[in-house]
Amino acid sequence: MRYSLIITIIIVLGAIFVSGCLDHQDEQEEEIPWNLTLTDGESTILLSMEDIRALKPVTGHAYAVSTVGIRYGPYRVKGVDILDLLDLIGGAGENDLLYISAPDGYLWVFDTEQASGSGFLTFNTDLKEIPSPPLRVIIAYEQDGKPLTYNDGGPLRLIITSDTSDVITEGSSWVKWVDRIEIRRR
Ligand SMILES: Nc1nc2c(c(=O)[nH]1)N[C@H]1C(S)=C(S)[C@@H](COP(=O)(O)O)O[C@H]1N2
Ligand SMILES: [Mo]
Repeated sequence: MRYSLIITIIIVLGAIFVSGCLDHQDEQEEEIPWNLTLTDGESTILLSMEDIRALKPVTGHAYAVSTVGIRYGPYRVKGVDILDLLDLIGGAGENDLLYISAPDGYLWVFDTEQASGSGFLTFNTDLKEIPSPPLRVIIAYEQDGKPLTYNDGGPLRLIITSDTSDVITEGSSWVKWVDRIEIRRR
């Protein structure tokens, strides 16, 4: 009896200690070294977080629905327009495809129409499909004024933004932990 009480206390203290460490890690998020590779198969550019923050920032509203119907957002997000990143390696042609991927192996393919903000499914806040307003695809590094945390898909996440806070897009295309943007020339 008494042993199980002691073991419970040890487990509780252990959990508190571990969550303390995790919190601490969260605070250090900004310092995680991260590079973004841009490539079209011929030329390749490596950008640091510093390089990315030096590019023209854009902001927008971001609101997503997961594949199981959970909404997250709306957020205010800040990042770089994906078109500006593509321009660094010569831009994407009409028929090219964009392979956006992350170290966990996740990959989402966009066409160039989507890169310029059209051709996505959009929903209102009741999750009813609506005609798409103009959207923007950004590689975001800030959410609600703070650096994107690892849990939120940071330091870099692909986010589809709109000019208003009432437009929902599909979260499955919001690639977390983006470290590679590849133009597949066709
Ligand atoms: N790198 C990466 N990005 C990802 C995923 C993933 O597994 N890996 N899952 C996607 C899916 S299916 C959804 S619904 C959202 C979930 O976002 P959340 O984890 O912030 O809730 O992230 C998307 N981006
Ligand atoms: Mo999902």
